[in-house]
Amino acid sequence: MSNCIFCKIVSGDIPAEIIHENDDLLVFRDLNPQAPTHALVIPRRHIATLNDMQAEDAELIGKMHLAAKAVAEQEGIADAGYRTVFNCNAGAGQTVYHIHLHVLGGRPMSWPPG
Ligand code: IU
Repeated sequence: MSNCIFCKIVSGDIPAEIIHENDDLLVFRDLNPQAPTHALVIPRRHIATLNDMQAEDAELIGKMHLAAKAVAEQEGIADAGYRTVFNCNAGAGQTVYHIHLHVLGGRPMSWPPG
């Protein structure tokens, strides 16, 4: 999608610190980190929100979580604990309408989130 900032990261038109990638997705460090490790797992294909995922995207959702796990291991936060979050739509705080799975870790996390 031409006006999507995350599509521009996928195409390489906007730089990002990519820490993991494969044919389906890439993972880059969040520009405004909320934890010592804060990365975003995004599909290469533009999908606006979690509400737009279809049954045929089930494998992609699984791969996004496997990428989160791989990044947690790479970052050394897998054993201590980390959080994965999809914000869906404005009420949940979604600001970029290309789905992304937040991976946060490296500090204690509280519950419930704000
Ligand atoms: P949200 O779930 O849509 O609120 O998360 C969007 C995230 O994307 C947020 O944490 C931003 O800091 C992050 N981000 C980024 O890393 N690079 C960008 O160019 C833009 C947003 I725009």
